[in-house]
Amino acid sequence: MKTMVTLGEILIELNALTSGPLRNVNYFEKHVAGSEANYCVAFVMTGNKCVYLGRVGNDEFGKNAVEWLRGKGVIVDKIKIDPNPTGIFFIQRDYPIPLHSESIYYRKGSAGSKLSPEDIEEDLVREADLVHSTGITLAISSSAKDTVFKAFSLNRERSFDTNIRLKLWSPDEARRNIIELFKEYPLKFLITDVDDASILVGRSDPDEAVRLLREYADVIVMKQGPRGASVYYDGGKYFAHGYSVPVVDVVGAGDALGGTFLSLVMSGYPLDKALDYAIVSSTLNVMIRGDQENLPSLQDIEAFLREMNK
Ligand code: ADP
Ligand code: CKP
Ligand code: MG
Ligand code: MG
Repeated sequence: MKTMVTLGEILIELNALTSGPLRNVNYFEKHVAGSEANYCVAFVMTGNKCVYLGRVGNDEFGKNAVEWLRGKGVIVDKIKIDPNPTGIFFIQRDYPIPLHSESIYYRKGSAGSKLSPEDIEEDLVREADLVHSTGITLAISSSAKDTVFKAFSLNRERSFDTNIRLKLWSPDEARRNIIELFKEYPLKFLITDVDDASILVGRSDPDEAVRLLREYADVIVMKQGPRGASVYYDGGKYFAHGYSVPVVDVVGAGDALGGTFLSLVMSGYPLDKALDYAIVSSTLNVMIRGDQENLPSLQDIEAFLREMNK
């Protein structure tokens, strides 16, 4: 069993039960979310261990998050309780863009954004098989950014999902901070997509973007929405197609793909097979509200693939 340590902000997601502008939505469904927590659960569901480093508020949503993640098998005993409130966000679906979801944050000054380098237990990070974080954690506060830099300084097995959120910082800030991290701490795994890559290196063609990103990472996963995703390594490339399914909410699909991919690669799967399986994880994810409820086990992924290949 491999152990991943993730650093980030757990958020409570309030997902609109009906499509349309939030001003007209009366009912919301509550879920535990936050990109790094999503990664952690995907990693655990496919047979590995994940330790979550972060802060939640001393409030009902903080208790909800910790109890939920504990129930999923995530190691939660390093999560700190902070006097600020647990951050939340709402999801508006299908409006004004059909099949698109918009995240609306209420997270400024939240407990999660107070993540700080002293929250890191150094030996725990040193001994992990993989350390993972995202652009969201770099963006939420300077102390959270410093925490990612510190964690990455302690372990060479690093993974990063760019997850650039333009509601949290400008394209310029995103580029500067993310490239600064990559230059100082090159990655084993970079998970990104065409939009983020074009902010980082100014190229929207996946092959072109990867050519410029290669100096920062051994393995690059380039997500391409409903089309699927590609993995690039040592001059090689493998494309895995997506599946056409009824789409309810695409939020969390990228994390599902990334978390399942990392877990399977760490378990020794070849990159192409890991990506085929990871695509299944993201496909199941877009079919429901919530980011973690449909994250599959290996058996579930294999059942999906058996049916699709009949
Ligand atoms: P991110 O939002 O993190 O950039 P993507 O939008 O590329 O991630 O989605 C990740 C994966 O989720 C895709 O590679 C695909 O397998 C799946 N996916 C995303 N959107 C859809 C969709 N509309 N229909 C089916 N699968 C989808
Ligand atoms: O890129 P994804 O749609 O997979 O990421 C979704 C997560 O952390 C979601 O849980 C939300 O809380 C967030 O990204 C975020 O801060 O936007
Ligand atoms: Mg993403
Ligand atoms: Mg979802």
